[in-house]
Amino acid sequence: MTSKRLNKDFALTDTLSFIESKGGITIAMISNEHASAQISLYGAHVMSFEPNDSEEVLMMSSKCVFEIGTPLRGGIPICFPWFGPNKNDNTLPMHGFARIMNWKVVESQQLKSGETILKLYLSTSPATLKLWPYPFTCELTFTIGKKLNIEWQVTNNSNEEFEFSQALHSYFATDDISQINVSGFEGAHYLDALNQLTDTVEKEPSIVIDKEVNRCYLNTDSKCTLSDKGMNRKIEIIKTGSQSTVVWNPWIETSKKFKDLRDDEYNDFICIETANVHQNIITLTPGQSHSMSLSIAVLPLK
Ligand code: TA6
Repeated sequence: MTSKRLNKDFALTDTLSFIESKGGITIAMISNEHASAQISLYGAHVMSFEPNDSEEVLMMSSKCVFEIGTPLRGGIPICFPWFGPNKNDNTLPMHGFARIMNWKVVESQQLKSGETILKLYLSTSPATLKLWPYPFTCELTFTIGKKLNIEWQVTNNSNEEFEFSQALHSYFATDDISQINVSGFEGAHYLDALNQLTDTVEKEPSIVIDKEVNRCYLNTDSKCTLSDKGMNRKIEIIKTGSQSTVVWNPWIETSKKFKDLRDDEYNDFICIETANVHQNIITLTPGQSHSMSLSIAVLPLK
């Protein structure tokens, strides 16, 4: 649908409009009494969330490629129906296809509370069936207010059971990676992707990042808190329907391998991903749905 048509059907006076951006990508621009946000319909990808009383919450890479077929680097990529490389065929798109498809707008709404709702939809098409043989529906509901809430419902529309993994692969902006810590994992088990997925127990009440980190914390729905001294703020990440949290920072050497990241950009973000991966993958019987939600709130550090 063209942005002209989207504006006719879904724009909200003074709050929501759609623009054509680089690479033919359409972006929903939201601005209300609480916050502003940008959500790309390509990938249903939140590119920016900025509460009116805070700085930008998400990091978008300065070298992000805006091109249909290439995932956007930064913000909140949607990983579905698999996470990482496909288990059976590693020529299929990394982290699934949802982040490289155009999603449909199905609803927009301005609430009396001042929050704005945008609902996006992705379902079976010849393109998805080529990559994954199951009929499905994904509905993502974004609520932009003082907090950013994302509710993601996946439904099995096929006649057989299917399994999927998923992640809201969130890139949180940091002032200086060496000045942050993340709490909420003490006692949880994680698979260390940098050490053959070794099962390890987290002993620390909060983790600091001083080297490459790539961990899948499992069987945990705990709140995580990102404390950032440089930005004098904390970000609270609260989730439901998610049993995994992935923590990733590529650090110096691995950053250099990403063409769409500046060499020193590892310093500017930490990925804390609300997910269901590995042992926590979801199985849906025909007609069944699963909901996962994420709420992101910014608070002063003290
Ligand atoms: O979530 C961590 C991770 O799976 C890493 O292994 C990593 O390379 C990354 O996500 C980024 O993946 P991408 O396909 O976006 O380059």
